[in-house]
Amino acid sequence: MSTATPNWQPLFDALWQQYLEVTPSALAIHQLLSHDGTINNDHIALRTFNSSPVQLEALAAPFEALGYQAKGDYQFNAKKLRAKHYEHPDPLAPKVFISELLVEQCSAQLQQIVAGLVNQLSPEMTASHSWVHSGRPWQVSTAQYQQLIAESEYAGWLAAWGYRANHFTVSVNQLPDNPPLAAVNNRLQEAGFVLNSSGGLIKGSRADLLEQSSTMADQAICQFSDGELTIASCFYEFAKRYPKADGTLYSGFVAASADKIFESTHQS
Ligand code: OOG
Ligand code: NI
Repeated sequence: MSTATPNWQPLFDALWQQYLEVTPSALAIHQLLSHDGTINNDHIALRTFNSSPVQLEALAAPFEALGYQAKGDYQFNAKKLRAKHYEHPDPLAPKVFISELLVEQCSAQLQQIVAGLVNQLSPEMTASHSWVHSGRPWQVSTAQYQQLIAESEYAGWLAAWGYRANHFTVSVNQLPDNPPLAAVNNRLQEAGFVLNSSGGLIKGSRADLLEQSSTMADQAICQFSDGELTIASCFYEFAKRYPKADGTLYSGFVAASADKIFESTHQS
């Protein structure tokens, strides 16, 4: 057996460390579940604006450089988002779900604020692959943040936190004995973690070939240009996949479920 580190591992290690800085509950949950064995990640997710130089495909480039390939396309009309998911040939590599806000569909005020953020960036910002875990690359005020979340929770979250994994996802299939997702949820609730109940605790079904649940995001201090606010940071997700007719596990996402998972970063 080879002991070489997979080529994708260092990038995910960097994303994980950055994520834990604002998501202490994820470390506690990881410790709770890893008593049972190793935890493999089903996927992570990143968010962006569809504005150059930070559009979805630019955020995907560092992953593509490691061998990831685009697979599914998803639309979220009410939230004004589109998304794609990426897979790596190594089955142990987490999938990557990347979404972007379709800024031109939003109000003139939102478009103006977002242009003011993106105009602070140099086109070279995305040259180094580490930009996907560089955090927030622009200055933003508390008033701008408040105005953004009033129209789009997604836009506000992204303006505040920038480039980071907004969640990691435990592969429930790879936990010992492949437990039912409901059993994982019960264990988390008994330990005091708050789960996202939008559309029910379990999003999707065996018929969809994917069941998902998630925590509500932690609350963390975020520094703005004119002060700090305690706001929703990142969350942890749990995914259980079922086999397709050919016997291999379904590897896509389910738009109706994803629509609810996005709400894990809403201000309650
Ligand atoms: C992504 C939400 C969708 C999933 O697994 O369906 C998702 C996000 O919150 O940015 O992660
Ligand atoms: Ni997810």
